[in-house]
Amino acid sequence: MATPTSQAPESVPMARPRSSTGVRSTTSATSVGYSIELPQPSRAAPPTIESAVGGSASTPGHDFSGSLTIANSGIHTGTADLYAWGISDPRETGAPMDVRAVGLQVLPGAAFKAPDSDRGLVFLINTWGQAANQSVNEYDIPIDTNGDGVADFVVVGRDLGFVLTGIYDGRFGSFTFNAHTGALVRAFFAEAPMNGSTVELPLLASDLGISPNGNGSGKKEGITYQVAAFSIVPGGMVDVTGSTTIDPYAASVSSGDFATIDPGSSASFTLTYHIPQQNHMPALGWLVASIDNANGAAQADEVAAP
Ligand SMILES: [Ca+2]
Ligand SMILES: [Ca+2]
Repeated sequence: MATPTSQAPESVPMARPRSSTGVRSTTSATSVGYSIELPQPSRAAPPTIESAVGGSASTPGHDFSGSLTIANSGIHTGTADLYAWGISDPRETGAPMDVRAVGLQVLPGAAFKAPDSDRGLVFLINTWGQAANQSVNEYDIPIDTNGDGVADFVVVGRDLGFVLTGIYDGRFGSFTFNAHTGALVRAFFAEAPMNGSTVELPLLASDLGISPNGNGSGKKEGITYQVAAFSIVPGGMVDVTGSTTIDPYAASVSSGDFATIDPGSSASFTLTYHIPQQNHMPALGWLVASIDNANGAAQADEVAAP
């Protein structure tokens, strides 16, 4: 298992705030009265990263663990990181915003410079098509935190400039809004590679009002989310997925592993899942994101839960 560190090469996804390199910067967006955190972009040339479950071992009792081998058969260094796979969605149009797979990564609060009691969350949306610039699309993730079937927050992936100033600037942001009041809770710079098929939208668990002790009033565990993807240019297309439920403080499957893999090399992630929780809040398995891979499915390998 590899974990992101400040020594990681520059191909660490910029959605992952880094604490000690000075890479992360904070820019005050005075026009709307809140700050937005903008880690610098970094891109690697396209590698060819593929993953395969290389053997598994079942621990007697409630837990499963397996080994996932991730190989880079390309000629450029690439990265791979692990998400809890929540949603699979069919190819309808093949358009740049036609959703294929959605996952959630749960990281220690410290990875986002937040307290240990918090969690850094990253939604990954992988699409069938590719976008020259994701600013032609909007991705909304309504999230129900109390189990009443009504969204309490919405994470929105949209052009940063448009949301802040009304003028498109080609950068992509991750905005968490309170669905009841419309208030913006927090914004991060999103990872949304040019000519890509993947967006990564960060937020904090505390942005959703959830904590190790539960979700406030009502439902005490789990958040339910889905994705609605909209075409802004050319427009006219919407893709709405089904929903899934996950407890970021007790996810049924592991996530957050990260590796930088040189050409011809491989890395290994340990996959774990907790069987009772998997029965309670099933995950489809894992997504291995390699955002520098070729577009489409190759950017998010699907590993089904056993
Ligand atoms: Ca779709
Ligand atoms: Ca609700």
